[in-house]
Amino acid sequence: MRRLIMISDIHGCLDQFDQLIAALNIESVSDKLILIGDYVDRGPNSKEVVEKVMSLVKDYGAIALRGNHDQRLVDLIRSSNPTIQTKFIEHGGIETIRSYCNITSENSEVDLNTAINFIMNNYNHHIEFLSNLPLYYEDDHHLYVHAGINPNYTNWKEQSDYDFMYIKDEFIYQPTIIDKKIVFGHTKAIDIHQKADIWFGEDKIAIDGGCAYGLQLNALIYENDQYSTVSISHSTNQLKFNQ
Ligand SMILES: [Mn+2]
Repeated sequence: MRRLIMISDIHGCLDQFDQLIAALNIESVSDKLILIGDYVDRGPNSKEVVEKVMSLVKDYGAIALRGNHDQRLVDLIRSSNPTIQTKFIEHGGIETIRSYCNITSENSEVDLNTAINFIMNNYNHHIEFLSNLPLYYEDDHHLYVHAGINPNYTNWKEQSDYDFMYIKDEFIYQPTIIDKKIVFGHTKAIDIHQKADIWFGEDKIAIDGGCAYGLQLNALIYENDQYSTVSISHSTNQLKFNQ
């Protein structure tokens, strides 16, 4: 059987993403890579992470889901809504602007509207790519979703886009009524079990290691009905393997 490899919440952390991909030795024929969203904001290399995700989808048939940060970047570029601009800045958007506009100095002023126009004119293909990403993916083993599913829906496919990208405790702390395990990001594992390592619940698995907060980037591997994990530390770049 092929390996399924799941990674979430990369948030511009290109170094750790590259090293994790290299450590996993991902081969397109035998492996399936599933990226669970939030490629941009907070970390230093959002533009390069999006480029890498685009090529993994194109060249390796990777699945990439849309997270709330990816959606917000799309909304920022396509609308001139001041609320979106404020939220974008409050949630690590400046790092995305620096990455796309090649601003290296910490002190240089960034004019948001100039940056928006620059991205629209030069990276519209990234915005188009992010805007078209699916909100969930399913196979025989799991349901993959950025944030979770709303327990108030008998058919989770009818829930709002907002729930797919934002739901937290309501999903995490109640049993689901579906017969597959749900693999999700968005809520950091450390917020659930006080550790950055992957959290294995009864019916759901939280994989966000909080890399952009200085913790770690996790990969969950599913092969022959077994789970294993590989993590890379943000501070030391050390890899940790767990069978
Ligand atoms: Mn998120």
